[in-house]
Amino acid sequence: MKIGIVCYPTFGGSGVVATELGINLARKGNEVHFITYERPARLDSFMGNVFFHEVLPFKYSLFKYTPYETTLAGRMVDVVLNEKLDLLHVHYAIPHAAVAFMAKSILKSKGIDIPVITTLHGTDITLVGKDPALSPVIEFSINNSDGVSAVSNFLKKATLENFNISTEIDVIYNFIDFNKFKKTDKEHFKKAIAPNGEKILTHISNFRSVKRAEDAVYIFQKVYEDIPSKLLMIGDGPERSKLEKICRDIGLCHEIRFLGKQGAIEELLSISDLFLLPSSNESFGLAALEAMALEVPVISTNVGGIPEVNFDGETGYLSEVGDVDDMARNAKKILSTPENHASFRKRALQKAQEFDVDVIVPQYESLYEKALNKVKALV
Ligand code: GMT
Repeated sequence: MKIGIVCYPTFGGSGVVATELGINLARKGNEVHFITYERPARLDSFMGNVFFHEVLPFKYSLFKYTPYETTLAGRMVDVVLNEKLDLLHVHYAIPHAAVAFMAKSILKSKGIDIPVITTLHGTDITLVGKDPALSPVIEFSINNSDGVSAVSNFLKKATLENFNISTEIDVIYNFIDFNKFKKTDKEHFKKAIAPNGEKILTHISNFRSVKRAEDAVYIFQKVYEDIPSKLLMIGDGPERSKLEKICRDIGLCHEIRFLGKQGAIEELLSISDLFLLPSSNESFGLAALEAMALEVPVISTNVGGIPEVNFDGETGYLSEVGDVDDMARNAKKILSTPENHASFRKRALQKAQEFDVDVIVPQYESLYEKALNKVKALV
């Protein structure tokens, strides 16, 4: 099959899922075409049947705002026509699902019926999607997609509650490619970060307010009172300066390292002892799943889709949003003895294996088949 994938090319969850999906579909013999404004961050090695079509900004003095949506639609039409694509899969509703509707309509006027699949990832529904300026567009785009998936039961429910939806929504969880996410021996690396055998706590996010990354720092502060430890803050985003200031204010700069955006996070997770995900909302929590795949137990909040991946008292612990005391208590519980820590590690890996790429990618393929049959039946 020839598949076009439209996504945000960043390290954000939707971009990561879209890219890993494309890579795995290509491994299965499909031809995959990424259409976006930059080469996707996780698309880091060459594959003969993976293509990248850059959407260049069209600048003109009359335009106050560059019309990205229009150029994206044009590029989608161009790629479908010239590469003879069978299907378009867009990730994140805004603007991709809306633009897909425009591309699909243009193609229809040229006698081509292309199925459009939309995957909802989270903030496109729970945050951005709530804006009255955007919600009618999101509702319309979802209802006019030929196949729709949401990354958790929570997100499906939230979509049905917030919008008037007439299309079926399949729940397809985020997944893990264990060929990439396998534990590697990084002892030298661990020694450099924690030379005296300190425990390594890790937080990975885009440092947006929904991530409550400051709670990760405060949890660490409390754990540090009892257990020699270090905190790795991985990623970058609008709250970074505020977080660095908090670290200075609490006098723990020397124990907390900001590593910025990282490509090979599996290497950093390989040396981590505990993962912190204190988000105020999270439709699934891909970062938690990636940690669990590397045997790292998760201290998280109990919101959104997180309870569908992190299980209280088994793979980690779940607490109310903002309850830093409880999260720190739970972190210390997991680290209390090597045996306890080891059993959490083992269960985290076992749970992550349920989200193996070989289990999840076929669910997307079934969704594609359904959409192709639906469009064929309409012709
Ligand atoms: O806000 C983010 O974390 C990025 C965002 C995205 O869409 O790029 O991530 C969302 O999609 C991920 C992949 O499906 C999910 O695992 C994340 O939970 C979700 N983030 C939120 O809901 C906040």
